[in-house]
Amino acid sequence: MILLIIVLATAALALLAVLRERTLRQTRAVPPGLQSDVTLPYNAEWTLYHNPFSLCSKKIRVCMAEYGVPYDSISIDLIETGGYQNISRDFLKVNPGATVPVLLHNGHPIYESHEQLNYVAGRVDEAGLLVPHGPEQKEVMAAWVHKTSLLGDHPIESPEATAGNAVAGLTIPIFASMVAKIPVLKIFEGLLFHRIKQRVFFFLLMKLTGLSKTLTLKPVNQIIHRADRAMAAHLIDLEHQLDQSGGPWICGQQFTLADVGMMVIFDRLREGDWLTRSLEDRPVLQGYWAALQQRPSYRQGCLEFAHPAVTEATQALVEIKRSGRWPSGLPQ
Ligand SMILES: N[C@@H](CCC(=O)N[C@@H](CS)C(=O)NCC(=O)O)C(=O)O
Repeated sequence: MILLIIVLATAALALLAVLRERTLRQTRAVPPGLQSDVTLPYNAEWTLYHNPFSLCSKKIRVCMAEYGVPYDSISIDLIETGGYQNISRDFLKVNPGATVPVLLHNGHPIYESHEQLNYVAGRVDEAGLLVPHGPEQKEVMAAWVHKTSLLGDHPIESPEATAGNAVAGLTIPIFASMVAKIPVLKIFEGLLFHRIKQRVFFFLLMKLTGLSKTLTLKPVNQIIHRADRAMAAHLIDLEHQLDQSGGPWICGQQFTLADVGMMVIFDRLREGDWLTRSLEDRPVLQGYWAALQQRPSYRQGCLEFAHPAVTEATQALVEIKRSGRWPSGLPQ
């Protein structure tokens, strides 16, 4: 009887602690763009909350590097890089939406990386360094900034919408490899406090199932196949666009924000070991990728932030394919 009382009392206390913590970790969807009514503590004109691996963080880092704009850099862990720092009390004050990147301009947050690109350009790019002057070219750039965006809380559900969404499904193998090293309790924290529970369940599933088995699960197989087909279509569009513009960039002679968006998608394909397949017999895309890698911003925004867990995950995927252990039903 006493034991039962102790157990019940402990459970009640734990529940109270969780409920209290939930009131301290307020989370909700946030509107995109500049939040001029919110001012957060800051020490520099620009502050960037970002993660080394995150696709959208790479995008804004590359953009800042292209412009040579200095910023205060605050690294935020996500579950795949070590733990859910993005649902900590402190970070939820910066972004109640619980995602990175967040760019602050004089303390005002800007949400959504594609909005951040346009905002920074609007502030620092009077000369039109990364934004074409002509209205037609501007439209082309805007369409491709959109096409390279990662949109919505569940991007893997709509890979046809954008190349950014398509690459999300193709990231599953890297996620599964990275999460193998993360203690399961850290993922449980997400179940309690993350706004987007579906993402947490997915990580839990990958953790409990392991990389090899995860890749053979029917729903995972379907997601990867659909993402692969969608990415192939986006890359055909890109080939057409590069043909039409005359290259070397999406808008022709000028490297623009659209190429920033595409650079990080190619880099993610590289990390997931999808590039050989995507570029095979495609000289236009091969030339484009070679040109992207020549930009100093590629090194500054992507390579210099290489996370050891990602490097290991890429090697693991290459090794699985090399040794013939890649599931036969999956694209490689
Ligand atoms: N549409 C957003 C995407 C935000 C997003 O989903 N970020 C991912 C990293 S690329 C994230 O923070 N994931 C952490 C999580 O969901 O726990 C943008 O473009 O900034």
